[in-house]
Amino acid sequence: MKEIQEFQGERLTPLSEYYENSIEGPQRVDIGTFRFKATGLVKNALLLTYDEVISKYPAVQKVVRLDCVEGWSVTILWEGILLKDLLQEAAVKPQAQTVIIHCADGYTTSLPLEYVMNNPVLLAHKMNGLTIPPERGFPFHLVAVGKWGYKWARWVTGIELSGDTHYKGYWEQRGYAVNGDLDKEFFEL
Ligand SMILES: Nc1nc2c(c(=O)[nH]1)N[C@H]1C(S)=C(S)[C@@H](COP(=O)(O)O)O[C@H]1N2
Ligand SMILES: [Mo]
Repeated sequence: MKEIQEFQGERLTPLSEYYENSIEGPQRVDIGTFRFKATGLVKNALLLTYDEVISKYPAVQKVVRLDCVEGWSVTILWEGILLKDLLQEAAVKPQAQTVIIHCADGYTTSLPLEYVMNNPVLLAHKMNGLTIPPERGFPFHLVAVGKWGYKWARWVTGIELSGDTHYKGYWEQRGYAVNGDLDKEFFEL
C-alpha cells in the first residue's frame, strides 16, 4: 500500500512530517499477545484481539486535523471504528460518566461519555491509508474531534468507564483543561 497524499481535494500531512513529543518515546506493542480491554462500569467487559477490534465494527474514514497546544497541527485521513460502537457492545452502566483511555506508555486521558456517544470519535488503526506506524501510536490512535491533541491518546490499550467527571490524566494533572475543547483555553490553573 502507498500513503494517500490527498483526499477529496484536501492535502494531507505526510506521515514523515510529525513532532515527537510523547512522554516515554515510541512504544512497541506485540500484536500477538495484545488484547484491547473495555473495563469499569460496563455490563460486558471486553477483551479483544487487534483483528477483532478492526473487523467487528463498521469502518469509518474521516479527515481530521490534530492541533497540539505547542502550536503545530497535522491533517490526516483517519480510518477506524467509532468508539461508541464498541461502547454499545460493552453495555455501559447508567452510573458511567467518563471514558478513561489507557495507553502502552502509561499515558491516560479522559473524555465525557456523552461527548463520545454524540461525536464521531474514532479508535483509528490507519493514517493516510496505512497501518499506524509504531512511532505514531500502533495499534490504535484516538481521534478526538474538536479536542486538543493531548486528548488524542496513542498506543491505546483499552478504555475504562468511570463515574468520576473530574478524572485527570497525564497532562490534565499538569494543568491542562479536563474538557480539552479546541475552542477554549487549554491551560487551567
Ligand atoms: N500514549 C500517549 N498518547 C499521546 C501522547 C503521549 O505522550 N502518549 N501525547 C499526546 C499529545 S500532547 C499529542 S499533541 C498527540 C500527538 O499525536 P501525533 O504524533 O499523532 O501527531 O498525541 C497525544 N497522545
Ligand atoms: Mo500535544
